[in-house]
Parts: sequence; structure tokens; C-alpha cells
Amino acid sequence: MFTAAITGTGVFTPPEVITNDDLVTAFNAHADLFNAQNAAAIAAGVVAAKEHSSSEFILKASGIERRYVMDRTGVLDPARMYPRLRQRSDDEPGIMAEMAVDACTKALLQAGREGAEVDLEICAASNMERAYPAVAIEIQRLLGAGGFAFDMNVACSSATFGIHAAADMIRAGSVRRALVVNPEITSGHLEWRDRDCHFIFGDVATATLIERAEEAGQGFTIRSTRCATEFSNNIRNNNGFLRRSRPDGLADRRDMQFMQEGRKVFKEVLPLVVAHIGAHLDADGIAPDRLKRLWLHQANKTMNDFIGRKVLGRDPEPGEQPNILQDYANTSSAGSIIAFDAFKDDFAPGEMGLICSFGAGYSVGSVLLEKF
Ligand code: CO8
Repeated sequence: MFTAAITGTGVFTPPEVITNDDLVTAFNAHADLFNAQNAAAIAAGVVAAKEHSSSEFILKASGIERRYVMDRTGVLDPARMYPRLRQRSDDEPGIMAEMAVDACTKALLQAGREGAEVDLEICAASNMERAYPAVAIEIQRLLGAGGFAFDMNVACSSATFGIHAAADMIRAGSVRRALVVNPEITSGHLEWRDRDCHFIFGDVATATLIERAEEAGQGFTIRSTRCATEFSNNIRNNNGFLRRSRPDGLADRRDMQFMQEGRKVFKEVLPLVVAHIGAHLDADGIAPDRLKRLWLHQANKTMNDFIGRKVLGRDPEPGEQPNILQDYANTSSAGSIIAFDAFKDDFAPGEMGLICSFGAGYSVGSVLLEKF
């Protein structure tokens, strides 16, 4: 048996930013357009008028101030409200692979490794741009890596579930070095025309390099990982390959994009996460006060404040539970890894922290780390 360790992380940040004010201006113009186009049906009570969004609500309800996206012009066009991405030929890198390779290259650089030294890539994200060939295999080729690669999807928990799988393979010795990469183009499946959720997500890619601690000079030992799932329809997207075979075929149906019962998610996921972290620490005999930091999933500031308080049994000190969601919004599986990447350099050997992600499924994944 070997000891698995995280030795590098990387973040690809898209070049374009949308502030809450940008978003609200575009949404409100869209709502006015919609209401004018549907005036008769609205007056007859057949269609509901769209209400305006507000920056104040977004900040108060979520803590989000801005988000990065791969294209802002399409998202902010009131007559369109989704990204405009160029068609790529099958012979050039796909957009997910391109974002992923940037993040992977940064993770490899941090660890002083090359792509050819990696023998497993897991592309773990909440949506894939195509069914096959696996995006992970394209990333493997672009990095010049050997071994094997595969895609996996556990929505917001994809990164921690990917780390869990890779760490187990490294411990067992079947893999020497693995990249878990999370290219999230959430702007492609967010419903920007719905004020209840239009502010929630942003685009990004993160990568985590995992290798044998015995062969690494520095990093974070993965002491243990823990994953759990429990079925819920409260976060759902019904798009998929059977779409054209349904009676309404390619109709612009609301459920083809991200849908959630936000209040229910909030109330149901919080106790799950708190119990999950508590059970993980208990199983390892680690008291919560041994943790220097919690790197939590980045969905909602109030949610994170609550989890921090419950896990630590007191209000977290500044820096114990850092948020990046004010700048990136919810980036699905990538959020906790962005936080880890940004807030890990002050760890001394022996200090511990916990990465935890949670979301659709429901799913919760946690990774207990110790600096060496
Ligand atoms: N502007 C102004 N008012 C608004 C707006 C808006 N934009 N939106 C809603 N309102 C109104 C509502 O209509 C409501 O009015 P009323 O009281 O009259 O009915 C009022 O404001 C309050 O609305 P909510 O109850 O919805 O507000 P909340 O305080 O619950 O906040 C949140 C909404 C922020 C969505 C909150 O519920 C939340 O964060 N919940 C948890 C969500 C979460 O963590 N989800 C995880 C999803 S991520 C995941 O699993 C990955 C999925 C895959 C990725 C998908 C990528 C696209």
C-alpha cells in the first residue's frame, strides 16, 4: 500500500466577467421584452409576467458579487440569454479539454511534474460537452500522458468523488500519478432567463494532481476520503440523449436547463453535510479543533457560515473557512478546489484541513488532508 498525496493544484479562470449589475440589467431588459411579447397572454392570465431581478437580492441571498464566463455577450443579450461559443472542428481541442489542460498544466508545474509522468486522468464535472470519446481521453492525449482516462459526473461533488477514486487507486498501487480535472461550463446549462437562479453559477476549470507521497517532496497527505449519496429531485436537469425521441422533441423546455428548489436544497443538504463531516472526523479520531481550515463547496455564503459554525462548534475565525464565491459564484465541482488552491500555502507540516463538496444527487464528498 502507498500513501496518496495532493502535490499540485491549478485553476483556469475565464477571461470574461459579469458583475451582478451587468447581469441584472440584461435580465430586466429580457423580462421587459418577454412581457411585451406576451402581453395578451399575460393579460389573459395564461402566462405569468416576469418580475425584475435585483443586485441587492443576489448579494444578500447568496454572497455572490460577480462570476467568470467563457462568453458574456450571448449571456447578456436580452434576446438570447445563453453563451455564444464558436463551432470547433473535431480535429481541434474541445472547449472543455482546452480549459482542463490549462488547469492541469498549472497543477503539474506546482508539483514539478510533466504530463508524461501521469497515468490517470479523471475528467469529473457536472456536464460533458459530448457523450464520447471521453473528454478525459482527449485531455490525456493533449498532456502527452500514458495509462488511461475516464469521465465521471457527480454534479457539484465531482471533484471530491474523483479524488476519492484516484486516491484509492494510488494507495492500491494500480496508478502512480493522477490528475482529477473539473472543467465546468455551467453557463451552458444554467437558465439565465429565470430570476430564481440566473445569478448562481460561473465558469472555471480546476485540476488536482495526486501521487504517491513516498515519491513527492511536499504536499498534502490524503489521510482519508468519504463519499455519500442520497437521491433527490430538488436539483435536476432533464437534458440528455433521449431528448429528440420524446413527444415534444427539441422544444425549449424549462427542464432542459438547471432547475432547483433552492429553499429545500438549503434545508435538506445542510444537515447531511454537517453529519457527514462529523462522521468522517469521528471515524478518523480527529477532533474538529485539529482542523486549521475547511475548504467548502462554494454555493452560498450563509450555507458555508452555518456549516463552519456547526462543524467547529463556534463561529469560525477569519481564514478558517474561506470563501471565493463572491468572485467566482458557484462553479459546481470546482468551488472547493479553487478555495484550496488559493488558501493552502500557509500550512506547516502536521497541520490538517478538510475539503468538502455537496450538491445535486444529493451528494457529499470530503477529503481529510495533512500537510507534509
Ligand atoms: N431578484 C429579486 N428577487 C428574487 C430573485 C431575484 N433574482 N430571485 C428570487 N427572488 C424572490 C423570490 O421570488 C422570493 O419572493 P417571495 O418571497 O415573494 O416568494 C424571494 O425573492 C425569496 O426567494 P428564495 O426563497 O428563492 O430565496 P432564498 O433566500 O432561498 O435564496 C438561493 C435563493 C440563493 C438559491 C438559496 O435558496 C440557496 O442558495 N439554496 C441552496 C442552493 C444550492 O446550494 N444548490 C446547489 C446547487 S449546485 C449543484 O448541485 C450543481 C448542479 C450542477 C451544476 C449546474 C450548473 C448550471
